[in-house]
Amino acid sequence: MIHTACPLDCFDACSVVCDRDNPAKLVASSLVPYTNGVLCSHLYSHIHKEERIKEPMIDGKVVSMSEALDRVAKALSGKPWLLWRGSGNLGLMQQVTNLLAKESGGTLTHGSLCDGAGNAGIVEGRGVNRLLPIEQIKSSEVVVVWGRNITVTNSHLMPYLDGKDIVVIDPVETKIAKEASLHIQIKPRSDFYLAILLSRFIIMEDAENREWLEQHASEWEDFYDFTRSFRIKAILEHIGLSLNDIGDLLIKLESKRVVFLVGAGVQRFEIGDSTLRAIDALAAILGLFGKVGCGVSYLSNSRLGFKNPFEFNCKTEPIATSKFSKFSSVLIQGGNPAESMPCSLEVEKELNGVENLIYFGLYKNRSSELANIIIPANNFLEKDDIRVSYGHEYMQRMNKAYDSSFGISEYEFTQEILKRLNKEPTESEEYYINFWKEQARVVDEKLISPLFEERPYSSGFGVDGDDEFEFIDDFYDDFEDIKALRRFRKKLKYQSEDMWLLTPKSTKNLNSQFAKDSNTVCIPRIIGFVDGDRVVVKSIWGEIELIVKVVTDLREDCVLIYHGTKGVNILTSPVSSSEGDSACYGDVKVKLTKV
Ligand SMILES: Nc1nc2c(c(=O)[nH]1)N[C@H]1C(S)=C(S)[C@@H](COP(=O)(O)OP(=O)(O)OC[C@H]3O[C@@H](n4cnc5c(=O)[nH]c(N)nc54)[C@H](O)[C@@H]3O)O[C@H]1N2
Ligand SMILES: Nc1nc2c(c(=O)[nH]1)N[C@H]1C(S)=C(S)[C@@H](COP(=O)(O)OP(=O)(O)OC[C@H]3O[C@@H](n4cnc5c(=O)[nH]c(N)nc54)[C@H](O)[C@@H]3O)O[C@H]1N2
Ligand code: SF4
Ligand SMILES: [Mo]
Repeated sequence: MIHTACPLDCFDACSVVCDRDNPAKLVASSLVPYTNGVLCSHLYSHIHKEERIKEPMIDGKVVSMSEALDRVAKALSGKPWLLWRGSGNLGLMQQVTNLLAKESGGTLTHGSLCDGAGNAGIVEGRGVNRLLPIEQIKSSEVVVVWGRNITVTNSHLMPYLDGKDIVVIDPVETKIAKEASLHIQIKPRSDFYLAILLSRFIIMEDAENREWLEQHASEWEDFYDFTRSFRIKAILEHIGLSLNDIGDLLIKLESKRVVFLVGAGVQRFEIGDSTLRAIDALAAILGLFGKVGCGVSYLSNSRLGFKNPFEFNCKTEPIATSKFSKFSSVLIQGGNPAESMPCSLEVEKELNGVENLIYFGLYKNRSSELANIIIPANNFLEKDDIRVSYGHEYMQRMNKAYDSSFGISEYEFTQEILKRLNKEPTESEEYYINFWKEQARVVDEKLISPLFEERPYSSGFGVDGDDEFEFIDDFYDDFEDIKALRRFRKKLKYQSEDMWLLTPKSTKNLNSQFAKDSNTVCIPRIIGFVDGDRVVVKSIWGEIELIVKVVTDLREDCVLIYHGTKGVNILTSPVSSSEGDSACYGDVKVKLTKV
């Protein structure tokens, strides 16, 4: 049996085994207990359905791997170049290519397309973004699913929610919302205000956990003053909720053991860092940190406590707003910026301004179409690696199952290019894998993240647990200030009848991969279109044509296009979050017109 792990960008990081004689038949392993005997269809698509790129190419002509690598080496020497790495494979060895940037003056990226705004907010308050172990979620009584679509993006968590009192805060009546005892169908981008109001009411009712606060978050009274700087009536109007909604939520939160399962959905906005900080502050007021069956779960920092052998002091470019045309060469690895970055028309213009656009990946996509140099990559079964997870504590060795007859691994690629640049070769592959592995703790013969804590923050905050929780004390939102609001609307040319655009994850796609033929826009009944109508969806950044599907689970001011739908990011905004340099896919409104 060969042990490996699913490499895909997903909370669950499932544990996998395959047979040496039939390596393509993948089976769930019990190494990670949460995998629970089930692998999902994405992994099947990754290995069996999606057509692989098999041939290296230069300017549309098939060449040998050696010729293609010669050309890459030439492109990466002398002139400014950028390494833009996506999250197609979460193996830690993906980063070995950073050595190329170090050795030949390349630029790396910083920031995030994903969870960066929320992560920045968490770090400001707690010092470090630790995992809330699934065991604590299992021990809770009330689960608040806050902008996270568990059944779609994190399905292996579902069995642990059995029998819990579920509350959902989401503009969409998701599958889990349909089963919840309370669903607050919140207006997009207003979670910050909701969290602030809830904190204020809890303190007004003397329901705060004063003992815990005095010990771990002593500035809580200043935070109370901060919450009082927001006018209750105006905020309720702004976020479209009533005092009854707030009352219903308060009853749930004042229970004994509460966890918040917060997703990336709440923070895909310019103010996303403040939103996570406000949600964390609410949890602090309730004293939820460090207790059995309580806490805030978000996409955790999977590399917390690890020394990274591939971290170098190179120049960086923001990943969400990279100005590609500044560089003569761009190496795209494990990602699809042409479709996954916001504001695709601008991105495409930028990518077209690059002399040597190198695509190093598994499948064809818009980025590979634009590239003039193509390098076929090995998939996870064809190389050695090791991975950690943002959803659980286990580290997993990913053992190679078979040799590829056409591709190249990131490690071999790096070796080959360094050789061509007359640079020192890297350490051996096993050296790096062991470098990661040896930092893990071994518990019951399993590898666990070095700083894993069963009850995170039980002794306090910061890396060593001797800091206090720091409350948010400052907030600015263009949407708050009426004059600024007018300016903002003018800047973005928002109009009252415009609808919020939601672009959540779908069961059929893993980000831009797999189901690429979707052409649907989901709309609430009130707009007056019918199923099958062809419409132009237009934002100030661009427009696309789609087919209408009328649904009943959306707020009346929202339309929904699944992430992965062709062209969806033509509509999204190039603004990045005020902290964390994260993409803000949620900060956009659209108008629909019938074709
Ligand atoms: N099947 C599948 N699974 C995946 C992925 C995939 O593409 N497909 N992608 C993986 C990746 S990269 C990530 S980052 C994770 C993300 O995992 P999630 O955070 O669960 O995913 P999202 O779909 O981005 O957003 C979750 C929910 O937020 C809601 N939402 C949108 N705007 C708001 C808002 O303003 N407030 C509130 N309260 N809710 C809002 C959406 O309606 C959606 O239901 O999933 C991972 N898992
Ligand atoms: N509108 C909208 N846009 C979004 C989001 C959203 O919610 N809405 N979500 C954002 C989020 S959370 C994320 S994480 C990003 C993800 O965006 P990207 O990081 O661009 O990821 P993918 O779109 O999944 O593309 C992954 C590519 O990696 C390649 N690949 C897979 N495995 C390997 C490998 O082992 N080696 C190499 N070299 N290549 C490999 C495949 O060819 C695949 O095409 O998208 C973001 N874009
Ligand atoms: S649930 Fe996630 S980790 Fe598990 S097999 Fe599917 S994509 Fe991979
Ligand atoms: Mo993501």
